[in-house]
Amino acid sequence: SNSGALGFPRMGPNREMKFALEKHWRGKMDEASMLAIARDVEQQAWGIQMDAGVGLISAGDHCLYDNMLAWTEYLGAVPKRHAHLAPGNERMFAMARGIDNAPALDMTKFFDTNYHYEVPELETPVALQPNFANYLETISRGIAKMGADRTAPVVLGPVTWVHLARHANAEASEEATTALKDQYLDAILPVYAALIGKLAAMGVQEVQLHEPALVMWDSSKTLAAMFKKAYFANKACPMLSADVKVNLVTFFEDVGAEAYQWVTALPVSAISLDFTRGDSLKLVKGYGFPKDKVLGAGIIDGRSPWAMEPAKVVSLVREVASAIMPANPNGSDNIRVQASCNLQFVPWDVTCEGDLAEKVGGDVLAFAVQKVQEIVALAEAVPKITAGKEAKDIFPVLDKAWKAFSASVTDNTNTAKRLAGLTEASFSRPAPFKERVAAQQKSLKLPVLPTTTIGSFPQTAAVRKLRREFKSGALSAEDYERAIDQQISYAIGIQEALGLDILVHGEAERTDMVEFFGQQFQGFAFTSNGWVQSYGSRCVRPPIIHGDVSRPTAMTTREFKVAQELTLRPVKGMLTGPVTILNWSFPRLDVSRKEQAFQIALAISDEVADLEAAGCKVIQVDEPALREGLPLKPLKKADYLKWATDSFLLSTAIAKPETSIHTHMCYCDFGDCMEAIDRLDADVNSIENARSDNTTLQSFKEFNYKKGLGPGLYDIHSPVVPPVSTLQDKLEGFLKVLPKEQLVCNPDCGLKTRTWPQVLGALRNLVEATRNVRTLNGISD
Ligand code: THG
Ligand code: ZN
Repeated sequence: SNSGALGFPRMGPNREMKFALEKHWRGKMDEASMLAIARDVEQQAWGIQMDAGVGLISAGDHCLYDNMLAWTEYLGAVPKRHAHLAPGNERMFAMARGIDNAPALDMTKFFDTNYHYEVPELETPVALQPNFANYLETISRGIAKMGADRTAPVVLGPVTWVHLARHANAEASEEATTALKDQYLDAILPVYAALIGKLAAMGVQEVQLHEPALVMWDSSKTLAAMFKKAYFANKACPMLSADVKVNLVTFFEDVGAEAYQWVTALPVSAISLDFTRGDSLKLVKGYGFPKDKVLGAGIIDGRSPWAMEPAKVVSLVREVASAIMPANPNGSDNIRVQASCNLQFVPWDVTCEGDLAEKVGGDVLAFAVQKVQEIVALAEAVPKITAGKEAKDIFPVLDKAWKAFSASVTDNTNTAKRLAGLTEASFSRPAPFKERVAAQQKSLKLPVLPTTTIGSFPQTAAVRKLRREFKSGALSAEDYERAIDQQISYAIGIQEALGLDILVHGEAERTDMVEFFGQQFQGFAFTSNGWVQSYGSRCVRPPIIHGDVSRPTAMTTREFKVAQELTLRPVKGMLTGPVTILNWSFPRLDVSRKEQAFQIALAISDEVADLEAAGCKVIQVDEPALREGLPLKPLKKADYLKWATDSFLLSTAIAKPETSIHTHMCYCDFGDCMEAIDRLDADVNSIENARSDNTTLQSFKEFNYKKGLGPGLYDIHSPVVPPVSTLQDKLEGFLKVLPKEQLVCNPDCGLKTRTWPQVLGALRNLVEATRNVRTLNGISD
């Protein structure tokens, strides 16, 4: 059928890859056995897509850690510190995880997803050692299984690879970075041309060249120049002149008018556009589509767990077909139905989920296995659609299911009423920052340079066992609470002994933060096996928002009270912010993301009020994912940042002036959204800073940020205990940038991934370093 797939989840139906990799890294499984499992997962993915009847199936998308990293390894663009290792999987793992004296590559979010890629480091002089043996082997396996006609090798585009890379020298100027990227592009283009030639020689009919960076086109003239160089340098672009068709694949947004006109003129045989995000339809309508090319129509949403909505997809196919008809009367023959992107962003199979459909209110979910079936069903329906047949007659079962779902959506009139009743005051704290700080100082009596932590303490095997036993029923609710309370009193005792100023209860009762809150919200559903890769072997299970959100009862006050009763020092209440909860969940489709964020914000504000009523004087509302939700198109950013910050304000404005509102952010650079961070109006913001050479801190300085700031004093991702002198130097460095009254002393993120000995060592040193600095600066404790 005229259908295609752009990639399948790679963890396996039951996270087989996760367990194999982790066992291998622990030295408990040899490489061959681990690879046998990888091969099996790859075969399963292909088998599922073949059985579904997908026409062109991707090969080479399966990788052991991360696709960007795999290409860094294939290209041999390895940092000097790893270059002594033999090429192959072990060197790749060394880049991802670090080895002695050779730390890992940095990882960062892939476009606007919750998936992290390994950031390539560009060094001078450019030294590549390309080695595509592993890649070509996977393509051979694909051909053996599916036949050369059906196997579409995925090639990570050269411009996207360079665009997502960074200069190895963090201090390098923008000009130097651009120049080095250009050198790398020059160096890799012949490598790509040779590779595509090899693929042609293997007999494949079409290569998928993934260039998602194309959707960023107008954000950077440099990027456009790189595309022009890579694809149009000579009249016969070496990459495009091999004896094989090329499908140029873009996703996550439309490519914009300028890039659209450029890309449709390229000598490629297919162009894939995302019709689920941005407005690709407008481009096709406005500029037509060349009749000699196939349109890879990304209509099945590869980032959503919801089934296709017949009315929507049918009308989309109809419009796309009629838009390309004028140039090509048989235009619909040139439409190839595809997923909008690699299916790695959705879980494997929804049929293992028991009563999930009932919970969300209908049979309207589709994970990867179901999505490939949808791709084929929609592709087969194209002639009926262009002949005018209606959606409800083409997909009667799904149409009924969606109608039943719509009828079942919880009409939480209270939430609707509350949203309707919001006023300006609902979005602003009751007093300006200066007044609040004075009131908070009076009530909290903290020393200058107060010390604190971000919230979580080690999630030990014992803690995880407790939660497991409670979940399975082996432990009664009463016994479970008592055990959690013991963890809390241990955490409080330790923090008092260490001499920290603002304490936390340690979060022993919580797994993933989004899971913890989502499970207590109405309108959220949870999967039991709906894992999505986050990075490497790590996965998350994003909850599915299916109805109006509300919070029936208090979620965190019990544990707060237990902790606060044990100490005279303030205990921070710990909450996750509405934007992060939304960005790490699968949103519903019938209501805007903004409205969903506001609904969650109302639920969080209820919790803020309850914590205050329970005597909590410091409440932290974390927003680590605020930045990642930022739209890819510059024009859309302001609107997102407005409603995102409004959501945070809506959840915190309810707090009294004397209540100190903290927030925490991590995982990315915030330099480009300082205004938004300031607008959050948090009294203290603790922010990841330890790894990025104080660039984050500099952004705050340059912005003239006036509110409390806790730049991370050390990187919690490392097991190494930072010595007092290092921490002291770091803090003295901060004091050269910001006044002492503004600074808070803390690690750069939560401590749940560390062991207790590491935490004790690091925090003891952090407190000692802070005391030394206080003394040296004439500040009393
Ligand atoms: N929660 C959610 N998304 C996130 C994070 C989070 N995205 C960004 C960042 N944090 C990703 N970091 C991690 C870190 C650890 C794990 C997953 C994402 C992890 N997962 C367990 C695993 O794969 O073994 C599964 C956890 C479980 O058993 O519940 O360790 O914090 N939503
Ligand atoms: Zn963090």
